[in-house]
Amino acid sequence: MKDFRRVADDVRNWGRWGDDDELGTLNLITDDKVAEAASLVKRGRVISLGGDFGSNGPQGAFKFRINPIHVMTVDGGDAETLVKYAPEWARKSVAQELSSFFVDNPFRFNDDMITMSLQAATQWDALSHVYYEDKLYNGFPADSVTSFGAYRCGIEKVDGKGIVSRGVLLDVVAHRGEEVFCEPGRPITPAELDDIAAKQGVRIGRGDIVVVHTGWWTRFLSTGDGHEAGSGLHWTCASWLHDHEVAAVASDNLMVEDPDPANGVEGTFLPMHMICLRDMGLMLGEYWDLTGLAADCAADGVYEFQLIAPPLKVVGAVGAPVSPIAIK
Ligand code: UVW
Repeated sequence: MKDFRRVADDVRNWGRWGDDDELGTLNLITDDKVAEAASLVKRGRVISLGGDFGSNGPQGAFKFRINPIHVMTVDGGDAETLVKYAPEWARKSVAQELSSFFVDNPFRFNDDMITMSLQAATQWDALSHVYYEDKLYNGFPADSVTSFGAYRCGIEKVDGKGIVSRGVLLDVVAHRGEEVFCEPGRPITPAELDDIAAKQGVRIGRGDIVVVHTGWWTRFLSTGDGHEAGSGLHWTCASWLHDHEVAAVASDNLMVEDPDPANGVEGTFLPMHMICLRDMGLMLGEYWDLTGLAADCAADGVYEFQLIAPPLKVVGAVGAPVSPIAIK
């Protein structure tokens, strides 16, 4: 805990952008940075970094999260049946109302809805997602997250920042010479991140979004096993992210940081989450599909790109789905 407290104190950004700030390190993304990111588009190649939101998603490891349940609320295929029976149904029924769209009319439509954990698949953790000792980022009280949602640091607060910036891929799988993914038990250290950046010939700059390829999602696509551990960032990478003035970090695994408590801090759970979200105000992106991006970067040797990753603006949510894209 002594080391944890030292790092948390070193990287804490409370008050740095004002007492009311709810954006944290996204403040490092300036207008110039957004323009720089746009200038990286050379080939017009769009690469999706979003996984599917479906019943076969990665959830199951945590019992409090579910994969999306998708149901149809209107199925245009029912139109003929509705037209036939609805007039006989109880007055003001939905069936009756719908049948009026379909009578003597070629118009048909389908509608649907989902029930899901907002953290079910490709997502951003909002700054209100993790806290400790009764304080959120910037010292906001933990009870500002109410049963009606997060009054402070809800995901919708990032609206003004896009989220758009220069993205940089750090490919740990390629660096380690792994076949598919980073086997468990070898957390990614700050020194390794520096080695990878040097080997790839890419610099990390102020306001960048660093995207770490561990191969977890690629492995999940072939096994369907969302429980599998892999290796993630060692918690001390929080200092590395702070020193490089990174705006946000994302990875293809379930928690960005290394899941093995033996590599964490005794007496805590997910210490990097605690420090990044609560002390630094740095958002974490999880379950990103980096399979195509890693292949493209290996092919052209270019590890920087325009990254566009706006979360769904669910008011007061502590995280939200995203369908990020990289453009090169
Ligand atoms: C928790 O922090 C509990 O989860 P996640 O890894 O989704 O951020």
